[in-house]
Amino acid sequence: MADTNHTIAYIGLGSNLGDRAGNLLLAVRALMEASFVVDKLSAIYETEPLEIESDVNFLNMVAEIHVTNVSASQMMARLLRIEYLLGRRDKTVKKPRTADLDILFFGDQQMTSEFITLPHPRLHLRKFVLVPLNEIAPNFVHPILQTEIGELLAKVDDTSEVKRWNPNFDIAHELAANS
Ligand code: PH2
Ligand code: MG
Ligand code: MG
Repeated sequence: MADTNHTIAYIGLGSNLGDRAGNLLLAVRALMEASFVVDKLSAIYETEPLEIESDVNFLNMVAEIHVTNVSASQMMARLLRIEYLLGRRDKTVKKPRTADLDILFFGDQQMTSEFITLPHPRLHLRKFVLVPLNEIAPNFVHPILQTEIGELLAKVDDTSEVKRWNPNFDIAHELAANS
């Protein structure tokens, strides 16, 4: 029997266009439909846009995926397909997106190609990634920095706002606006 190859991967999900929470949940469902085993999901966080012009805050979350017999490049191809299915047509870097799915870690793999850099080169600078990642994988060790996620978060310089997203808050606003 052929050897099976198991890896734990972490995916960062983000949306700043349309029904942001709905988009994230459709992306999670699409991951499952693409035969990825979703082991853990962080909460959803509302986050200030970084390095990008956006009037709308992002919603971000992180998923832990149990990957079997799929390479990082194959995973990337499936993520791009999910982004497309969820309506992302304009891949220009700074444009609003219904769903952005980035591979943060693929086990301890390190690689650089035209399409993918692993680990994600900016994840350790970004609270919108570190806060949700710390919720589900505080002791995961960054394979290049050799530092646990919890420690990267404790040391990060990013002062942008990242707070737990609360759907009831939006609903309360709507009710107040309609009364
Ligand atoms: N993604 C970016 C750039 N800036 N800022 C926030 N808050 N959340 C994101 O997901 C995000 C960003 C590039 O993909
Ligand atoms: Mg991104
Ligand atoms: Mg991306």
